[in-house]
Amino acid sequence: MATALAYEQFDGVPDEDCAERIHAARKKLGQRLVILGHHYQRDEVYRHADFTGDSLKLSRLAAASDADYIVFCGVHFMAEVADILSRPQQVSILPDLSAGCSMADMANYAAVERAWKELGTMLDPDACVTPITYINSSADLKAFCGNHGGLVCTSSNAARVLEWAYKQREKVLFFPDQHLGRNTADRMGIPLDEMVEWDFNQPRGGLTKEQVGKAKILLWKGFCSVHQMFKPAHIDAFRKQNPQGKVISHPECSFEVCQKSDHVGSTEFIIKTVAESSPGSHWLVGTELNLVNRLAQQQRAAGKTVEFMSPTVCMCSTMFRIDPQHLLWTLENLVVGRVVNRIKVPPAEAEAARLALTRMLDVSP
Ligand code: CIZ
Ligand code: SF4
Repeated sequence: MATALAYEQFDGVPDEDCAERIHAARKKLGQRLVILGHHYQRDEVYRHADFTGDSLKLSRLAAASDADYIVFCGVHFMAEVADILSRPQQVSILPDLSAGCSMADMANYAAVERAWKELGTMLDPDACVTPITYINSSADLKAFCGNHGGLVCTSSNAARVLEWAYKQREKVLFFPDQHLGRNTADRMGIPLDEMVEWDFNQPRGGLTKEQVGKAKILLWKGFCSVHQMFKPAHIDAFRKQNPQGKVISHPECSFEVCQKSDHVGSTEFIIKTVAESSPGSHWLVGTELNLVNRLAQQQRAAGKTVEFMSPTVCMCSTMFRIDPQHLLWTLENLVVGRVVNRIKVPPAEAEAARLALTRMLDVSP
């Protein structure tokens, strides 16, 4: 077998040359390759995807794919999900291994296991708490949920997943994103005083037995730094200028931002809602910049105006890591029969994580 082509040969190849060579490599690989692209990817990469979508849609596509190679233009946890849901002989690839998710890193196995043990000093967690992990988390946390009667959620199905969880047990431990947990629970009618924050830097989450006893949902104190940048004041300023305008935000935004928005939902929901709105409408959108710029461009022809919520640039810097050069490097290696950057979840962990993901897929619309 040929030796792998080193990345150094690809660093600095101009974007246009990359685009041509990526086309050529895709042609050679044909049906053996599928490229999945998340909505947050930059255009130079997004345009090469066979399928685009949010993590729920892309995980379903990965599960249904027949391709030998699934190249995931997204972040680490997404390529892990593709590996878990695909067949053992299929290969999941992340073009740049530094493409992670800073929010996913806010919860790790040791901290969640410690939390579960600490909860055990106050109640019987396996009898009364369903663990739910946002899909933005490592495979071992999905496995933890699988092993403890819990499941995974995405921003597209969080309410369905919570409903399922409350049919099993009276409480939920939700990690790593406090905002998705709080915003979803609020829309389901759970009062704020029945939601508590689990501060993973403090013993027993910084909570008393009474607080835990009263809570319906324990919210891990993680957050997304991109969505944290959007503020209620941005919405106030927009409404002042555009009284007829509409505001749409991602549920990873703060509670205050979501409360002030006309609509709250996943990236798929945001794209669909703006696309289906009447011509001439004016939108303020609170999610990642690459998506908002693309949406603005697509909707311009229909006379719609789409504005980004923050005056400062809020890109997902780790999603931005996947560049055409890394995509080209992975594809030209596949052409010469070499796999670089394979993401492989250990079998036992994959099996438990698959259980948590399957529970999610079964309750998702
Ligand atoms: O679920 C996803 O793909 C993420 C990270 C955001 C969204 O709302 O689509
Ligand atoms: Fe993670 Fe935030 Fe980037 Fe989404 S936008 S991948 S939550 S860091």
